[in-house]
Amino acid sequence: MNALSSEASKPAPSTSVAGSRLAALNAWVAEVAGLTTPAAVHWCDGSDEENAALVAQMQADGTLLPLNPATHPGSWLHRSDPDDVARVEHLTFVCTSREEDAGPNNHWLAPAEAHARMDALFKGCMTGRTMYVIPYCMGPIDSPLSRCGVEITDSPYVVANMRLMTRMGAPALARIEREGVERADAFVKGLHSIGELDPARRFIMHFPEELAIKSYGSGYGGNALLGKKCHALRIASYQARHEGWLAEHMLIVGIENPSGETHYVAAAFPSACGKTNLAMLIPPEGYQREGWKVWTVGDDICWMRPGADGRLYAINPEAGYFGVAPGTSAKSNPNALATINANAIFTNVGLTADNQPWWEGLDNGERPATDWRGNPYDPDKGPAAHPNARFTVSAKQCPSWSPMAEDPQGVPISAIVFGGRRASLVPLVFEARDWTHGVLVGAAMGSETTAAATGAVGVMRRDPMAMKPFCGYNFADYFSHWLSFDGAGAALPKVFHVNWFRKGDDGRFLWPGFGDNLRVLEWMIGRVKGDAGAVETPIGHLPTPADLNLDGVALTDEARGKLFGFERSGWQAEFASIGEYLDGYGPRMPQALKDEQSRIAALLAD
Ligand code: O2Y
Ligand code: MN
Repeated sequence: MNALSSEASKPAPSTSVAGSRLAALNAWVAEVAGLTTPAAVHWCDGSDEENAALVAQMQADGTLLPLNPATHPGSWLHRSDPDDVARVEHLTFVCTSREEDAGPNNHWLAPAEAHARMDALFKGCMTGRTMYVIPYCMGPIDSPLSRCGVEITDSPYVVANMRLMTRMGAPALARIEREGVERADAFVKGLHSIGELDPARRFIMHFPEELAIKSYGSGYGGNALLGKKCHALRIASYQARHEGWLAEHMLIVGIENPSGETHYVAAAFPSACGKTNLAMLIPPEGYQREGWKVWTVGDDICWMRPGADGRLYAINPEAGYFGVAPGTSAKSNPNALATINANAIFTNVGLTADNQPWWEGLDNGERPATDWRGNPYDPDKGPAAHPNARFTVSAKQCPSWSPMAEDPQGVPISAIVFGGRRASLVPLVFEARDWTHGVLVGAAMGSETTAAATGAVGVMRRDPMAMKPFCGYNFADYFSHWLSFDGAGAALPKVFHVNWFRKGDDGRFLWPGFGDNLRVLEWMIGRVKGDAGAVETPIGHLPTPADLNLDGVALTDEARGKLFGFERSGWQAEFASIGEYLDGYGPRMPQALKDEQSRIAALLAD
């Protein structure tokens, strides 16, 4: 049944709607339709025609507003409900049979109670609405590392976004049907409804043991595009633990040197800390002249598994970017700007008088006329764009997009980078001594919070591997899983920590960042190849300023001291705090990690 053409007059669908050759999928769709009682059911095929019909429907009902076709062809503005503008961590649950399996890092509910609570919300919630069935594949359609899902939603905006963010429609359904004949776990079941968009009736529930997600009451980003944070991180991290791989909150970037050799780097930074900027970095002029190139494989999520040679091979499970608009500019990320000048959906940005999207930091000489709520812009009433305003766009439009993003085998990872926003103490870069130390560096990550989630901004919190909001099981077990990769035959990446956000006494950033971050990546690749220098300290190997190519970078003495220095007393306090943090996970915390913390704390005390 196709619900897009004659929406209003559709009779209620029967509960035996057939749309797939896979009986288990049909049965689940019918069960959901029975619960939610939609006016119609539409199985998405992902075609251009389907998308055009959906977009026309959303334009007609005001869900999408056309942007200036001369400056932003094929692009749209969506304004979300003003109370629905970010992920809601306090309403996000991991529902495992045993509470300790979800861990202190997650909110937990017993599965039966969570299902009952959610099903009460879903009951009849799609009456008068169309229910869309979205088959999708996370990762290249023919990759053994990819995994599929089906999202059922009553939001056409979600359908349009899932089409940009995943491989969605007929090819995904074909893979699900093929795999579903042999495996009960061929697809993750994601059920979503915007409900009434009432924050008091909003929950995002994960059932990792059932490979299922239920999300109600939000139409925004990670709460609603279930392939992204819910599937590709929370459910996939749980699945990865059982299947021997890693699902991580990491960008993947390829660095090609003038000899044509490319090293792939995976980097984990907390939400809104510049992953998209690093993934799309433009080399400084001197590097460009020498022939350095940067290739974007992914900007947010990375799935990795050991290959036959013991190296970790990574795919980006996503097909698009859901990037933060504010702060994206010709200085911070020219590639992102080029990516979004056509065929993009903008959510909660401001508008210029001639309907161009606008946000704080865009710096393109234009001025906003309308704010993200649709009111005339008044600087006294807040920013023109919401701080978590987003763009959704196909990854292939990025000038630095790597064709290797389509490689079914993935790319070999040479270095893993952890990082956070730390105004003090943490130097620009250091290298972990070995894998165990690297896991501790990731586990101890701290960062000042941003607007990507609701709650206070600028508060320092521990965010291990940038997975605090996204790990689908107990962090203590997650650290054990990470440690387990260091077995016989492993040829693991080197692990590094970076801090682009160190500030001076005057409160200003000490490192120029953006394109100049390539200087740090070059040093890392030099360490991987064994031809870059460093000094050994208790916290790891630090470069001296002479070990990096700083040609053309003006750094004050204060900057050199703080970016390349090691502050023993501050690190003593930091390690005491890390020890307390690890202890908070109780006896499940792996002894090897506690030993590593003690080893470094002892070195610091000397
Ligand atoms: O999902 C949202 O509403 C914003 S959060 C987000 C979006 C894209 C990529 N990463 C994140 C994140 O919070 O890490
Ligand atoms: Mn993210």
